[in-house]
Amino acid sequence: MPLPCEKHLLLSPENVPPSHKGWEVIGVFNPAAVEYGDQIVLLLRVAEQPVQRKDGQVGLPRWVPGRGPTVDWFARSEVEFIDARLARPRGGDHLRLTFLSYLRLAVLDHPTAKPRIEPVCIVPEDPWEEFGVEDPRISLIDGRYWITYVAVSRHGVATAVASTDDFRAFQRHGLIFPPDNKDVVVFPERIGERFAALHRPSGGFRFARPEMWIAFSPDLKNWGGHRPLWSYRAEWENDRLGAGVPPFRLEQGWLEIYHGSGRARSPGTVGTYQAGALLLDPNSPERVIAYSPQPILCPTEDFESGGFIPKVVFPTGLVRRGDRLYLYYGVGDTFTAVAAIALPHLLDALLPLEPPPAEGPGPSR
Ligand code: MAN
Repeated sequence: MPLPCEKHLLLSPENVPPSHKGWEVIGVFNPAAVEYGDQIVLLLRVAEQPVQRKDGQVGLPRWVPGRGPTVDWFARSEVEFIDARLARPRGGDHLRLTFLSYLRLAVLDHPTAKPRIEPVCIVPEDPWEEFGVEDPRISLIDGRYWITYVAVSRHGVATAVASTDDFRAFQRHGLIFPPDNKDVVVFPERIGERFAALHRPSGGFRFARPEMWIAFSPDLKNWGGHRPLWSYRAEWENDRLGAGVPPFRLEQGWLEIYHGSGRARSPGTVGTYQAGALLLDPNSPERVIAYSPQPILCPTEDFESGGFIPKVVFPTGLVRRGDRLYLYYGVGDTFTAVAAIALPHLLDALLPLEPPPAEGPGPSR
């Protein structure tokens, strides 16, 4: 049973102008969210496709750093579709995305206000960003905003970081987790002397179950001390699972709201994405102290059943006002929405986790 909450649809593709002539916006979703003065800043993932269609051909987009978006055309018979997001040109040795993403700023005057779309964008610049930059998360650390985002290219799916003081000028710091690793969220405070982040390694070897990991860093750029943190416990999250919002400090511990998806019901489709919650030890966040046995946010509204990838809710930002949490999330890889959740309800939905046996080196389960 999802938690009782009030959901507001904030943005649809038609609310955002395309980056270039000849391109159309097909998604505005998976937004980072952070308080900025008395406003809330969202960094939106905007996905675009070329407007042009060619009979019998498929156009797969790519960003040429320094120039902008371009399209590679293939004969339809030469492209194998894995699902609506992923395609493999025959004979090619890597996958391609069917759309191209970059990041765009929006500002809200209160948590459920209509966002104002700003001109500021973060677009692909580095060779490891040629298939797009996606799914940002923002943490305010020592007065500076640190933005982790996914960088997709022929080299794989990796995570990069940028920082800013004012959401006008951004400094890029390059890759922090090499392929394949995404869903990286940075704790907003040091744990002891070190910074900490959750991440999700997902290599092609497929030895591992879907897992979230924790890592530590002296400077937010060099990461080590890696260890597994959490794996799935239920069917709804047994296919993919990764951090959602940057860990949020509560009196009881660090709250992490993450996403999980179950296995797809048929080939070529994508499983349902829902959100779960963890509470991590306030001083040793490598220890999970409570978890939600059921998803806390599920696609229940009409607008959550539609979109490019139906039945996806994907949490990426959290803002607190008193006892209310505002959870910003992507819907169906198409829309941006916010859910207002009462903090006491969320805490009531968590079950304490017994500490694992002393010899167990594996992740908390
Ligand atoms: C993956 C990523 C996300 C996306 C979900 C659902 O986890 O590509 O960006 O929102 O799938 O499609």
